[in-house]
Amino acid sequence: MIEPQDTRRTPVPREGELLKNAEIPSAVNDVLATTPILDIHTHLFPPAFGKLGLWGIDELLTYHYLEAEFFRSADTTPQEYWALSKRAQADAIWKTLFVENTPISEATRGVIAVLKAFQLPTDRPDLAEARSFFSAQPIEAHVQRVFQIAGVNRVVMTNDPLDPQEASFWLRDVASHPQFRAALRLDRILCNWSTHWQMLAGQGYRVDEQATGKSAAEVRRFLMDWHARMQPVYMAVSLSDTFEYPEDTAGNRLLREAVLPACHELDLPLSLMIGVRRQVNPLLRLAGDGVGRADLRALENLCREFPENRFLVSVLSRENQHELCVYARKFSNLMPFGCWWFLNNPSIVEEITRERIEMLGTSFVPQHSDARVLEQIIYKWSNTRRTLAHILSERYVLLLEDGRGVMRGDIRRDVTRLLHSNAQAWTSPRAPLSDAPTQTL
Ligand code: RAT
Ligand code: ZN
Repeated sequence: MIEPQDTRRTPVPREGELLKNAEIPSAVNDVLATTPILDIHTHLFPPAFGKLGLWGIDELLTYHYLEAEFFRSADTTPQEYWALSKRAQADAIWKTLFVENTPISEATRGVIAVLKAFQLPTDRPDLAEARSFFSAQPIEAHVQRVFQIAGVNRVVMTNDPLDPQEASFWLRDVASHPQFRAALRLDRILCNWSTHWQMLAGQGYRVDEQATGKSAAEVRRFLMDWHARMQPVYMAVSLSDTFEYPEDTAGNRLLREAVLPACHELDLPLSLMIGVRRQVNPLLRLAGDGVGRADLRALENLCREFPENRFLVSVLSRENQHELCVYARKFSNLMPFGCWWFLNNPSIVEEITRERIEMLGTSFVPQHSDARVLEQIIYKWSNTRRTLAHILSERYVLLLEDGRGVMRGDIRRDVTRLLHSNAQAWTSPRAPLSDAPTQTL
C-alpha cells in the first residue's frame, strides 16, 4: 500500500474540518492509501486451487501482456517461444524487455514495481535472486502479504464451470477462502454454445445444439447447480465487438431465457465485458486477442428489456466509453466498471475516469485489476491510486474554487464508494451501501 504522507510536521485536519487548498492533495493521498479495495474482476485463485493459482517471477514475466511486447523486440518466433519451458520463456522476456531494453512500458514497469515492493534487485542480468525469494515463500502467508501491500481486502475470481481442470476442484468441494469470491463465467455457454452444448448433455442436462426445446430450462438448472457449488457474487460473460441484442442466436436465447431469469431469481448482477476480438493473431495464443468498437444499442436494449436485472459493464474500446457513461445516466440498473486490458494505461485511465466523474459523480467502479498473477495486484492498484489521487485532488480544488468547502470526511466517503462500497453493494445485494468498508464482500 502507498505510504501515507508524513504528517508529523503539519497537523492533519480532522474529518469534519474544512481543508485549505494546499491540504487537499495530501488528504486525498492519505485516504486512498488507507481505504481497502474490493477488486471486482481478477483471474486469481486461492491456494486450494493448486497450480491454477499463478504467482512468482516466472508467471509475472510470462504474463500475456508482456508476451505481446516481447514478440515486437525479440528475434524469436512465437513457435520457438512456445516450445520453451516456462523458466526459459521468463528468461527470454527478462533479457529482451528488461536488460536489452528499458522497461518503460506499463506492463514492464509493473514487474519492476513488484520486485521493488519485495526489496528485490530490479537491474540484474538474471533472475536468480528473484527466483530464490519467491520459491521460499509459503503460499498462504505470501497471499496475505501481497494483499496487505496492495491494500486489497477481497478479490473476485473468474470461474468457468466448463473448464475441466477448474471444475474438478469445485466438484471435490474445494475449501472456500474468505478473500476470494467466485464469479460464474458463461463464455462457453453464451459465446460458444455449438462447441460446448455436448458437455452439458454429457452431464445429464437435456440440451440440444440449437438451444431449443428444454435447453433454456436445462441451462437454468445447470446455473442453479453451479450457483449452489460456487456461491458466485455475479455471473459474467466477455462478449465480442459484434455482439448484438436482440438477435436470434442460441447465445441470446440462453441469455434471455436462462441466464437473466436465473440472475433475477438469485438477485445476482450479470457482468458484461464487451468489445474483445478473440484471436486476431492465433499464433500469439492468449496474447492474440484484439479490440473492436461495439454497438452499445445491444446494452441499451438489455437494460430496458430487463429493468429488474442489474448489469455490471466494462467496454474495451476507448471509443465506447462516453456512450457507456450516457447509458449509465439513463439506466440505474447499469454499473460501469473498470478500465479493462488495453485501456489500463495511465493516460487512458485518466481520461476515462475524469469523464466518468464528470458524468456520474462517484456512482461507478473505477477499476478492477484483471490480475492473472497474484503479485500483479500490487502494481495495478498502486497505479490506480496514483491516477485517482491527482484526478480527485483536482476535482476538490475546483469545488473549493466554485464555493463549496471540502472536508476529509467528504473525501473518505467518496473514495470508499469508488474503491469499495459501490462494488460491495453490487456484489452483495442484501448489504446496504455503507460508508465504512466492512469485512464482508
Ligand atoms: O485482461 C486479460 O487478461 C484478458 O485476457 C481477458 O482475460 C479478459 O480480462 C477477460 O476476462 O476476458
Ligand atoms: Zn479478465
